[in-house]
Amino acid sequence: MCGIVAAVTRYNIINILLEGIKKLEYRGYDSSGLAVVDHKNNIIRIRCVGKVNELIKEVNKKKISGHIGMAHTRWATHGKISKENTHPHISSNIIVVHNGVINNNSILRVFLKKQGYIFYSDTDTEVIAHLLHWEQNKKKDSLQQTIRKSIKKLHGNYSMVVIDKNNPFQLIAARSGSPLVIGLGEEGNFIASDQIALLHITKRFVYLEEGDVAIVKKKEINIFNRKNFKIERKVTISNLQYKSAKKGKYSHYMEKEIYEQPISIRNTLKHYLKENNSIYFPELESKEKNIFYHAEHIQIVACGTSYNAALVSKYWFESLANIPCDVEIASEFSSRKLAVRKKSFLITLSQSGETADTLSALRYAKKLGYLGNLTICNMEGSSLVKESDFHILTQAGIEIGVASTKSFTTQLTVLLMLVAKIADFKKKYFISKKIIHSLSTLPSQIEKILKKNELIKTIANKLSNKKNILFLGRGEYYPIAIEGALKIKEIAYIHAEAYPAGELKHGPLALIDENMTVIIIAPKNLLLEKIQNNIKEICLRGGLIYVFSDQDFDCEDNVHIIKLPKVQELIAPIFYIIPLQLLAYYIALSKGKNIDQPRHLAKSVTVE
Ligand code: HGA
Repeated sequence: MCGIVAAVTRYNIINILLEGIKKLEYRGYDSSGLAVVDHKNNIIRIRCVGKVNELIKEVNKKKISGHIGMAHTRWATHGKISKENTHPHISSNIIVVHNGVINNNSILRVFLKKQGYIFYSDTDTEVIAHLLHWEQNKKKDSLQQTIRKSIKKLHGNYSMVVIDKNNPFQLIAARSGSPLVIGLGEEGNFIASDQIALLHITKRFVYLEEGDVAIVKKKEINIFNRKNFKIERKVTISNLQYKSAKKGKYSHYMEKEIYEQPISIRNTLKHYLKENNSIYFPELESKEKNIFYHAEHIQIVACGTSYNAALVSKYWFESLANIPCDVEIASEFSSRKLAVRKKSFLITLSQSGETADTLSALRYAKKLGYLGNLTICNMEGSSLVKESDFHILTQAGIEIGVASTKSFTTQLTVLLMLVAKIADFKKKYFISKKIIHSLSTLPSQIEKILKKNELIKTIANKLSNKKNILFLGRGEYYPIAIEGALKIKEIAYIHAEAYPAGELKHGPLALIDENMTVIIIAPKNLLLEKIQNNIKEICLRGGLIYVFSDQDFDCEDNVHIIKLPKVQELIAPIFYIIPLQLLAYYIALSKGKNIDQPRHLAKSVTVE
């Protein structure tokens, strides 16, 4: 969602702002803008609806320069997508970019209008700009004090960066809700929504915490915590590679990330397997921390693709580790009165670690008496990592494509390793041994299926004009069907729905006719016979069927089998998502869609 980049340096910052905001495109946005204070102390602001490239063109035409300024990509929440609503917003000498939502903005707007302020946009952010200006002029306070006073009046989330044109030597950042990171440079300092925006300039970062206000100057930074005490925050040296945020030989980040899965899974396995092939999750090792030993129930909370990964793991936790597991969508979990099971342990899953709904769920759960909580996440230093008792980082590397791929398969890898670890705690060593052995075969099996891309491309071309697709699976392949349908919806804009195959007769069978395409995931297992019956039921009613299986079937003309290699049953759910990811990718490609930045979607969903 919204992306922020700001800089104060000895040199012209225009290119830093533009390059930084370009790097944040992956978060999803509708419009972008930039403002600098130039050498004559004028505020120069340029804003455009559409892609950052439009902004770059406009900025280059106007040949502007400045040593302090900010840029923003806006994912609209308040006020339609328009130039007027695009950030930065200005109130006289105050310039603001903001990520979040101000819930009481209407009341504040009425109040500020009464004070004589004229609004040029419909955003909640312009309310912040005028409020800051009003507070500043009431008492002639410093900008830092003004911000402190103003944020007390804001209900909601307000991660923001502010510049006062009358003191154009400092950026002030305030964090609430969405992340902000300070990048430390040699000849200046920077602020961004995430480190990816700044990796081309620095590797040294300071993460702001909830409630922090930071004063960032060319040569120094000062941070004040929620209670307004000056505080030192740790400097983190990032090990993320700038080059891994590039597409390289691939046409899209999503394509690159699909093909990177064997490496990401290998890296994840290598990271948590010791030489003797035992699993080592550093935070779960010590006896007193070994809460899983005591846990009698696992509650997983997540959104989107992470939720689908959690659903798969439910089957594993229950069948392999014999521990009851429930999975719930984060936004639902945090908005209802819960009855917490006895000795229940909470797990949150998120690629970015900043998913607002999942964070709210964690904060809510902390008040409810769970045994403890663990987050499985791809981003070190993220809010979920900081706020959870324990964390396990997936080793997927930077994921830029909005439609998650490698974060899904590395989450599943970690979840299956966690199941093995719990089996170890319960002294069921044969289970953990089997899991580890199966997982070690996974990367090379995925390499094999990735070579089938031409076959999948042919099917994709046939499906690209479809309006509806039904996905079916049984057991742990049902969540894989859900994830396959989600990929198609996200990037190919085709209505796709997933059902447990057994539910067919209870409703969806009514949808079957010659216009309905049905994709079925049917590897050889105990449920195969039942799913073969489902295939017949659809076949008789004329639906066009594609079956992904390691088996041959006796079938009619309207059934197409996509024969896949046999893999070990434990890892097969992870394996079967790969052809479905490729299918969604190639359908979107043949439809000419914006694969890496699908309409209306954002990578890191930082508002609830
Ligand atoms: N509420 C502001 C900012 C939106 C946002 O943070 N999106 O991620 C707006 O609508 O401009």
